[in-house]
Amino acid sequence: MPFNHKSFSPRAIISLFSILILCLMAQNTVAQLELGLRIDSTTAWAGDSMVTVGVYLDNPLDSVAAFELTIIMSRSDQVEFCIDDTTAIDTTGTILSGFNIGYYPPSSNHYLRILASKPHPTAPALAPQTGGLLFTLNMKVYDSFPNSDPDSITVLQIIENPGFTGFSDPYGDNIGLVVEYEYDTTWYSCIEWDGPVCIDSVETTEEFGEWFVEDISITSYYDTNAVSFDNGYVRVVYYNCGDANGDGIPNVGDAVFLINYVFNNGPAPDQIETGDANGDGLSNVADAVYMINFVFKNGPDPTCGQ
Ligand SMILES: [Ca+2]
Ligand SMILES: [Ca+2]
Repeated sequence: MPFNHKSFSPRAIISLFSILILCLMAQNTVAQLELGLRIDSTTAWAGDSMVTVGVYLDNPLDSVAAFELTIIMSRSDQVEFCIDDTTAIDTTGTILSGFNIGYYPPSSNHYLRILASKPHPTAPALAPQTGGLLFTLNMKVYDSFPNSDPDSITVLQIIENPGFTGFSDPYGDNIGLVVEYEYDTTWYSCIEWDGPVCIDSVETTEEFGEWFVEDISITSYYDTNAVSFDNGYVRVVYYNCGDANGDGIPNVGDAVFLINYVFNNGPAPDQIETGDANGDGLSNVADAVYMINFVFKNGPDPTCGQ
C-alpha cells in the first residue's frame, strides 16, 4: 500500500513555530509554587477516641526556619482536637523532627494554633522539599447522635490570614507573602499657642501646614498564584447500634439479617459495627442471639463496643 506523504509549506512551518513560541511564553507566565499546605481528610465513626489526619507541606524554593499555623473546625458539635487527653499534634518521624513545637487553643478545642521553629539558631532549617508530612492532627469524635444529618462533614480549615498563618525562611522573610506599603502625610497648623507651645491644631493642606505626621500603612496578603492552602475534613458517620440491616430500627429483623449473613452467605451490614451488638469487635451469630435476647427477653441494649 502506498504511503501518503504530506509536505509542510513554509507558511505552515512559521505558524507552528509561532504557536510553539506562544506556548513557551504562556509557560513562563505561570507562577511557581512557593508554599503549599494540605490537610488530609478521613472518615470516622461517632465515638472514635483517636482520629488522625496528616498535614503536608510543599516548600520547593525556600527553607523553612519557623512557622505558625492556625486551623479551625467548621463544626463544634462533632469533632475536637485532643488537647485535654493527649497531644493535639504529633511530629514523630515527620520532617519536623527536632523542631521546637508549641500549640494552644486560643478559645476552644475546635481551634488550634501551632508554633514551630528550628531548635537553635545554628541548627539547619527545613530544606526545600515537596509533599513532606509536617505532622499529624489528633482528634476525637463525639458519640452523640444528631437528629438529622447522619453523615456529615467537619471541615479542618486553615486560617489564611497572615496574622494567623505564616512560614518564615531563615532570614525572617515570610514565604509567599506580598507586602505593600502606602505612604500618607498629614499636615497640621496650630490654631492656639501658649507661648512657644501649640496647645491646639487642625489638619490642613500641605501648602499651609506647619508640621506633618507621616503615616505608613502596610498591607500584606498571600499571593494566590504562589501559595496553595488546601483544607481537609473529617467525615463523621453515625449509626444505630444493632441496626445491622440499616433500616433505622434495631429489632428482630436485624437478628434475621445477621443469621442470613453468617450462615447463608447473605449481605454484610453496610457499617460492620452496627452488627456487633455485643461489642466484642466481631459481627457473628452471637450478635444475632444478643439481639433476640434484647428484643424478646428484655436483654441489655446493643453496645457495639461504645
Ligand atoms: Ca434494623
Ligand atoms: Ca459481636
